[in-house]
Amino acid sequence: MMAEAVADEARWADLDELGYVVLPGHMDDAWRTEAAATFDRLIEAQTQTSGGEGLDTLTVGGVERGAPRLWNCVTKGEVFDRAYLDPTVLAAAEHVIGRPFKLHSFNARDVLQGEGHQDLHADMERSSADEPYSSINTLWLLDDFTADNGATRLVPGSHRRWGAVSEQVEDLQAAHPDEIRVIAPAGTLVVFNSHIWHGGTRNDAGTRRRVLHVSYVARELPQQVSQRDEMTPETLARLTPDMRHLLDV
Ligand SMILES: O=C(O)CCC(=O)C(=O)O
Repeated sequence: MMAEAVADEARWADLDELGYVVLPGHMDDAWRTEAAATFDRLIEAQTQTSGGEGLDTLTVGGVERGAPRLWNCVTKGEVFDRAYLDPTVLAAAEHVIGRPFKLHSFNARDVLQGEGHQDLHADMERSSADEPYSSINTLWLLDDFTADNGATRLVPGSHRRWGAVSEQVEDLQAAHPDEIRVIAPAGTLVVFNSHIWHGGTRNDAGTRRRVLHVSYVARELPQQVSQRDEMTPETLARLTPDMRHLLDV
């Protein structure tokens, strides 16, 4: 086997075995700070408009109380482009999905103090062991994730399971005996298999834990947010052919 192929296999060992890989220091500070400031500015604008807690007008799957969120960051500013075009993430998507893929969704989420605990869930559930993986997701940490500020929980190895999580776990709110929390510094990138069982946790400390979620899906499946429907003239004007392909517009 060529040395390059061996290096590539080792690079994705955690993603294959555990269902996620943690890459500290993946974001440079200047970009991270700009992305975080843009998040705050847009959430503030949404709050003014909606009179709520920074709730976006485009909500997918309903509004989550206590979790200000930007939906579809593709059209929210050029600063976010780097996250969905990152070569490491695109290589991970190719590795896991193993066939042509496109952007599935791109949102950003914070959690207010005392809020944010989610059901354990998989972004995509497989119906059998033979069904190939069809999606990956990412966490781009704009702030430190600590033990008590609502860090994401993940159940290592659960991406290999199939069927509904709700049929295999009695209490989706409860801590799973095998779960770990992503405790990592700002600037970390976590790539995970979207079939892994995971969820946000309650932010007890009240410190910021802003995160970007960028996910990709096999090309034959629908996007969570249809980029064709949501595209704006300003964003369209700066898309290269490669970006248009990735976004499927
Ligand atoms: O922000 C997080 O910690 C996880 C969010 C998540 O899994 C979701 O919103 O589906």
